[in-house]
Amino acid sequence: MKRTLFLGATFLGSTALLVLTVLTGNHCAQAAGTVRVMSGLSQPIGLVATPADDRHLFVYQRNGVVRMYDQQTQSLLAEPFVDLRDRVVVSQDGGLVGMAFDPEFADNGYVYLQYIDSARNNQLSRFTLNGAGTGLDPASEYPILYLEQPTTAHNGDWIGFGPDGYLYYTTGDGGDQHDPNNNGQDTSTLLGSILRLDVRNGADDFPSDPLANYGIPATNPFVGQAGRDEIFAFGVRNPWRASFDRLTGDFYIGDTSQNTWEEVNFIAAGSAGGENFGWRLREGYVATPTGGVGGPKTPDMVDPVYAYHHGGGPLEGNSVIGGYVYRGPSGVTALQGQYFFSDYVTDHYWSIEVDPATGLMVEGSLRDWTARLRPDVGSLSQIAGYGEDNLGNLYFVSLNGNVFMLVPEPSTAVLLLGSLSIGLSTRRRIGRA
Ligand SMILES: [Ca+2]
Ligand SMILES: [Ca+2]
Ligand SMILES: [Ca+2]
Repeated sequence: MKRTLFLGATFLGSTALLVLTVLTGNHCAQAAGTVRVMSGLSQPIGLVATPADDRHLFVYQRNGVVRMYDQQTQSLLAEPFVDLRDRVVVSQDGGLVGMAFDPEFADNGYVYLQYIDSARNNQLSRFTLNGAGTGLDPASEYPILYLEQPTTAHNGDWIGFGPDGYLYYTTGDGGDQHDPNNNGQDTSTLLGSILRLDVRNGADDFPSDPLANYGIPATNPFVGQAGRDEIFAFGVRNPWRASFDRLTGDFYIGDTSQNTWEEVNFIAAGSAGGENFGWRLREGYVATPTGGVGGPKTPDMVDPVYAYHHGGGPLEGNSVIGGYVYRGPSGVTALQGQYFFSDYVTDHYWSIEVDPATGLMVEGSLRDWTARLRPDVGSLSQIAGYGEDNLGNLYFVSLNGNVFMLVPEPSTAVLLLGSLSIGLSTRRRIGRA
């Protein structure tokens, strides 16, 4: 059955209109920056969109409520997309912290959510659009994977589909400090890893287990050898946010570290997997300096593409938040290919470029955006996650209830305005057809 969702109309207007506001309103003096597009949310963690619905953005909140934002009216809808407060528990790192639309959502109405349950464990579940097409049916919950947590810390929990159609799921080491059980290096546990699961087309390699309902991709690196078959990569501590480059398929992971180095890790598109990012033996580029757990780099270990030291300096911080490679509207060229990320504690914002051929940061590509991204309203702070709309615009999601959109420098904004007129004339043509 084909499900028709909300409005499927081509929509280019509101995004560009926001840029127009920057150019012609009271914000002319501002160069590259951000504009606040949402406020009044309750501890939002991330933002997702689906090609099945060009009109709405979906913001998942820590408390278990997913809110919908109407880009046409530029307002949050009062009615939630789903309300799971009856089963989501807000704990140290946790709550509802992962959301992904099925690539075939337009046909099957499936959405995947990752949350902390009443037992303080990770529940990854699938939900289905309700009959009216207005939101998810809370009673439709279908468990995919249940992951027990030794503590309430370091749950990780980002989920997202890769270009290969598999669901990637970043799991933390389970805490607490210095990974006492060495879960990061132990491939017999799903903790401290990047999992790759087949959740589509009824895949279930565990027919006798009602709580495990997924398949193992045959090409996962530990299939046929020691190590859990779900694992794609491992050696991470608290990989809170991750993303795929929508153009190249390269995978970026922000791994919140222990006491000294925050990391951005990288998996090139097409990798066979098996990357060991080193935790708990390694932090940044060195043996973990604290806790007596550090060790030498082994041949299978992969250094971060970028790491920064703890502290309050311009290039320092204490909790990395992984973002996205900017792939915004085609007219905006200055920011293309920049991987944006930030630090939750110091509110510093940076970008780097990674050379996919070498898997290394392009030398000299680090840019400090901290002073340049001041929003038109409010302040850019407590950014807990990022998101993209269907056009590739980048959004900053603040735990204090706001969502901001990155807007280009004026020279490139003019080009975007060109695309606005193209978009509107296209819509007019469609309207007349
Ligand atoms: Ca099963
Ligand atoms: Ca195995
Ligand atoms: Ca590492």
